Amino acid sequence: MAIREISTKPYLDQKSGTAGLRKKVAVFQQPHYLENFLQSVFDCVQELHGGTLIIGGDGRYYNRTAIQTACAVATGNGVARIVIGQGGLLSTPAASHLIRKRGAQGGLLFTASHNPAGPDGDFGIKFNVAGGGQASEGLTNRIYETSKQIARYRAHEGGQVDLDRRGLQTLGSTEIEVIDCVDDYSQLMQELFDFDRIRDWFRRGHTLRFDAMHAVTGPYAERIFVEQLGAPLLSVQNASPLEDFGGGHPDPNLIYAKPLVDLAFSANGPDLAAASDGDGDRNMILGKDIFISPGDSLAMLAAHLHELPGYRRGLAGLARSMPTCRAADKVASALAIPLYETPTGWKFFANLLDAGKLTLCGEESFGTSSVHAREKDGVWAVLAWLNVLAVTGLSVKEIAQRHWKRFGRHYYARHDYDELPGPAADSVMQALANQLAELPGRSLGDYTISEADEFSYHDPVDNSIAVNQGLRVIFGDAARIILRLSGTGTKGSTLRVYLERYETRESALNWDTRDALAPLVNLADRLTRIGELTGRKAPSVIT
Ligand code: VG1
Ligand code: CO
Repeated sequence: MAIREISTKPYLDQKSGTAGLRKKVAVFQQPHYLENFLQSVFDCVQELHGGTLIIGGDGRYYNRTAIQTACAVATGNGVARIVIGQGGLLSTPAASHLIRKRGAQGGLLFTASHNPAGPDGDFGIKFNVAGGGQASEGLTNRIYETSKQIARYRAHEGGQVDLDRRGLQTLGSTEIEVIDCVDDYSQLMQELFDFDRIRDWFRRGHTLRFDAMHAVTGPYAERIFVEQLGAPLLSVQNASPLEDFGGGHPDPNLIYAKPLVDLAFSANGPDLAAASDGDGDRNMILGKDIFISPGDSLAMLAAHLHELPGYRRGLAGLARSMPTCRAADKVASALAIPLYETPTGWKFFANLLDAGKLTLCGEESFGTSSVHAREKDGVWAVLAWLNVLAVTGLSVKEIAQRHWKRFGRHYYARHDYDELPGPAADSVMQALANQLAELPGRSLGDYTISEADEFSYHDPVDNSIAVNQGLRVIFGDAARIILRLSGTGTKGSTLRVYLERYETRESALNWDTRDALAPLVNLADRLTRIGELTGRKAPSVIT
C-alpha cells in the first residue's frame, strides 16, 4: 500500500464564502494548504469512503495540479471510484448533473468562477454533496472547524492520473474513470429542449453568437450549438479554454463582455447573443438592440417555460435571490404558483428543488437554472431562450416588450464598489443598519419607505435560519435599494448596491435603464453616504 499519513499544521482561513473557498493561487500553493482542506472534507463527509466522487474544474491555472492532489487524497481516504472530466474539465452544471446521474456521494469542483486566473489570479474549490447541490452552510462550517484543528492527512503516494486518456485506470485501489466532459450534459439538454425546432430555427437563417470567453463552456457550445443544432461554426467565439482565460475576466456582463454587447447593438447583430462565465454557470442574454437583465430573463423564461418539452407540466414554483428584481414575482402571481425569496448563493435553492417546490430559479448575477441540476446553468439558459425563440417565432425584443406590457417593467442595476478596505465597507453597512428602525414611513423623493430590515431566511424544508443576508430598504412595489457585502472576493471588501424601480405605465416601458434609475441612485447616495464613508466617487462596476 502506498497510502501514507502525513502530519500537517492547520491554516486558519479555510472558510467558504458564497460559493466555495476562493483565494489567490499563491495561497493554494502553500505547503499542504489544499490537502488540509480536502482532508477536512473527507473527515466531515463519511459517505465518500467507499463511495463515488466526481472531479472537474474550469480549466484555470493550477487546475491539473489540484486534481492530481485531489485524486491522491481521495484515494488515501478510501474513495472507491473517481469520475473526472477529460483534461480536468467539467462545467459547474455538468458536474452537478454527473453527481446526480452517477449517484455519487459528492463532487470536487475546482473553480473561482469568473475571477481572473493565472499565477497571480484566483483559484477556488467547491464541494458539492450527493444530489448535486453545493454544500450547505452547516456543512461548510463543519469543514472550516475541522480545518482549524487538522493535524494529519492521508494520501496515496506515487503515480499520476492521466487526465487526457478517456477510460478506466487505477490509482492504488481506487478506480479512476476519465470521461468526455460534454456527453452526459448534452444528453440531458436533448431531453429538456426541442432540438428539432431549434435546428429548424437556424435553418431558416436565424443567428446566434455565443461567447465562451476562453473558459469552460467552449467545448459544450461547439458540440451543442454547432454540431448538434447546426449553427454555423462562427456562432461560437473564444471557444478554446485557456489557463488564464486569455488574460480576460470571464464574467458575462455589460462591462467584461463588451465586444459582444457592441455586436448585439450593431447593424448586423445576431438574433440571440449570449455569453457564459469561467465555470459555465452564468449567462448573459442579448437580442438585436436589447439587453435582457438577468431578473427579466428569469421572469420571461418563467412565462414561457411550459412551452418547452421538459417543462410541459408547468411550474411548481419560482425562486429568486433577495437582491434579484421582483419581475419573477409578477409571473408567479399570474401563474398562481409560490415565489420563494432566498439569500444570495445557489446553495439556498437546493432544498426547495429537492423538495419539488421549485421548477425555475435565478439570481441577478447572471444566474438562471431549473430543477434539472442543482447549480445555475449558462448553456441551459441559452438553450431555453433559443427554444422560446423557435416556438414563439418572436424576436428577443418582441418577447421583452410583450412581457413588460403584460407584467410591467423592473428597471434594475447593481453598483459594485470593489476592493474597499474592510472597515470602510463595514461602516457603510453599519450606518444604514443603524437607521433601519426609523426608516419605515419616511418619504424620500417621490417614494415612501414601506419596510426596512436586515434580510434573514427561514428555510421551509429543513427549518435552518440564515441571518445577516443584506440590508433592504423597500418602497412598496415601486422600488428597492439593497446593500450587501460580497462573499466571493479575494481582496478587500466588495460592497454591492442593488437598485430596482418598477413601472407599469405604457409610456414608461422603454426608457434607458440608466435614466430610469438616476433618481433612485441619488436617493441611495443620500441614504447610504457611500461617497462620504468610503471616499469613492463612483462604483467600480455597474451591471
Ligand atoms: C456572487 C453573486 C451571487 C453568486 C455568487 C457565485 O456572490 O452575487 O449571486 O451566487 O457570486 O457565483 P457575492 O457573494 O460575491 O455577491 V459564481 O458564477 O462566482 O460561482
Ligand atoms: Co460561475
